[in-house]
Amino acid sequence: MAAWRLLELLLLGATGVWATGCGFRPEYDSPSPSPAPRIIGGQKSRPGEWPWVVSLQTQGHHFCGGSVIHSWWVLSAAHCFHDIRPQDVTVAAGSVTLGMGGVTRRVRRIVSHPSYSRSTYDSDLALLLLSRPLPPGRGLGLVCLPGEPAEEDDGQWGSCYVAGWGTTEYGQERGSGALREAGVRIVDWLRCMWWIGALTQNMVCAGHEEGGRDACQGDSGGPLQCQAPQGSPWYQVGVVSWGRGCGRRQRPGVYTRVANYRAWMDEAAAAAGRPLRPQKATPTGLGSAPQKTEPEVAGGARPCPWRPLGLALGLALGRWLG
Ligand code: 4AZ
Repeated sequence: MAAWRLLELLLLGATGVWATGCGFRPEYDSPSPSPAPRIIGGQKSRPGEWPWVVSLQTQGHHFCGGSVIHSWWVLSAAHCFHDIRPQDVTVAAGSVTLGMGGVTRRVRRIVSHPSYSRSTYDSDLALLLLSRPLPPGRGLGLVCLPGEPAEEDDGQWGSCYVAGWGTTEYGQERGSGALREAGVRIVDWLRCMWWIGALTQNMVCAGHEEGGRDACQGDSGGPLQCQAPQGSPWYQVGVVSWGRGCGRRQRPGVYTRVANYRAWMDEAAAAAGRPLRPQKATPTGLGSAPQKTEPEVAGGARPCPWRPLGLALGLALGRWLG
């Protein structure tokens, strides 16, 4: 165990990524899982259940959510940073109770998407570069990022949850001191457009036709996280962005569609000197450890492992059906 930790720390030092990959919850998914009791209409999360979900705070007050996608990087929503400077933001990670335990980091830089629109909320996402990397273990984990948009098919997700410390009723003054979660379903884009209007192709809706379970104020910036078959890793499909009230009938929550920004995220992180994926070896790149590293350990930036299987099965079925 000690040797493993040492190896992990060495890897972290060399590459800034964790050896444990992304999308898994080692402290939550035990071999004999205890039943999870199953925000608006949701329930409290258990410690370690969403090890990548973080609280963004200013002067000790939670104002938005975020997710750990790499030891150096947190993903959140651009609209969280209208009037806030990096030096005023603290990231609280690895804890489900605000102000208790976990690891905190300061923010060195906020990189909002250049196309973010305050009027339409299009491209509502931002990357936060931390002052120091987050350590592996200690209740922390990385969420996986979906691949390019062409590969994404909303039908592939079995189970999706939104989690955050936001209000449990629309218009409430204070959020929840405990991390809460709500199971939601991805809503067909056209149907959502019909119900809500004003959507762009960079938005994905999730909720329930009857309402009841949803994200709300203070959950912004947090992840919509989905799993394909049970036991597979968790992927961040969306970033909590906006909605028409919370938990209302035919008013699902609106999220920024992460897959559409995969290329931008890679570019922005590399431009800041802390790439999300191991960089390709240069001709002079002697001893560049990442070259030998499997892409899987690249801080959460790997394509869905189930997709090639699904594609192959789909092709075979297509051929067989004629
Ligand atoms: C907000 O104001 C907000 N029901 C976030 C999410 C939703 C609504 C409002 C979705 O931050």
